[in-house]
Amino acid sequence: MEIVPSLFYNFEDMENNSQKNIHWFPGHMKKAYVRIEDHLKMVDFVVIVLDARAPFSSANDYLIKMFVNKPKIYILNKEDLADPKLTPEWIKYFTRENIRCISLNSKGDLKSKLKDHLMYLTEEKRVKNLKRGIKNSLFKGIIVGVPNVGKSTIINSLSGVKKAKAANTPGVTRNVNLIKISANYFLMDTPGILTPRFENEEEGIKLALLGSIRQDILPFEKLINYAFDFLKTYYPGYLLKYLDETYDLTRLKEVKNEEFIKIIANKHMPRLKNGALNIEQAKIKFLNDFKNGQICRFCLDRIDEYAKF
Ligand SMILES: Nc1nc2c(ncn2[C@@H]2O[C@H](COP(=O)(O)OP(=O)(O)OP(=O)(O)O)[C@@H](O)[C@H]2O)c(=O)[nH]1
Ligand SMILES: [Mg+2]
Repeated sequence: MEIVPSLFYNFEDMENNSQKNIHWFPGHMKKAYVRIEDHLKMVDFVVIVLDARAPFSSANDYLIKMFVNKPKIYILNKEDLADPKLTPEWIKYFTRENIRCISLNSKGDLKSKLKDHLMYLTEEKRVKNLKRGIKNSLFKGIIVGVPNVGKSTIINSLSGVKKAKAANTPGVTRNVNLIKISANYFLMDTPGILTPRFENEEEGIKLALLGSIRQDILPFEKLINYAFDFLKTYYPGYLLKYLDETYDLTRLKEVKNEEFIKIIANKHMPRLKNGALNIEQAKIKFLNDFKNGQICRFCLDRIDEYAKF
């Protein structure tokens, strides 16, 4: 992952690029970059939230490069939805890159899980303040990541109160808000921000499948085909179980994606008034089931494609 130590962004360039790349870089994201940059000086540490189902594709380099000199932690969030075999591999990968990294299901109680990490992130300031005779320091952190990755949920779990609005749709948080999470710690919630330019279309597809980009922005068929092909390749047993079919795996590979949708429509969707299969609703159901972990726990970023050991 390339981390460029520059705080200067050419937003005109970003906007031009985002227009070319459809509307996945709306105005509030541009504003958020500027607001985050405004707050950088007052922030002691950074919590970078990634989706454990795509730790590489959900890492926004444009955002991460703003924090090169700050103590930081990467959280692979939604671990409960991610492939339990691959999450530890990704933690190992980031750890080898000298990045402190943990995985979380942020819907649980995070206070005890994150206590030591928060102490670590603020150690330098604590020691410095103690030398100056300040015993009761206040620490301000910022939490950043792509949309819908769970930033506000993490803040709520830490503070023990629902202080930040959280919902299963991208773009819920629109402003930068400083929230008290304990007696000495504040965490700044920020809007989810995407990179203004995707290096390849596949990254955009992955983020749309996870719910970080609105799915209607990308061609629906592309998302469906990508998810089917991915499941056929990496999780064929779970796909068969979901479809409630008894093909052997060789036959599964030959089945066309359109046929899969028909199976879902036939088995799981009420028919249309004219008796026809409700193909459109079946497609939506499939994408929702995939995103919500109803088919299987998965990881879209395969470590061997990214990490060279
Ligand atoms: N299964 C699961 N769901 C989670 C987890 N963390 C958050 N969610 C859900 O993910 C959705 C998005 O959570 P938010 O906290 O609003 O995400 P955000 O990053 O603040 O989103 P934006 O404000 O849009 O950038 C919500 O439905 C949460 O309940 C997790 O660890 N596991
Ligand atoms: Mg939010």
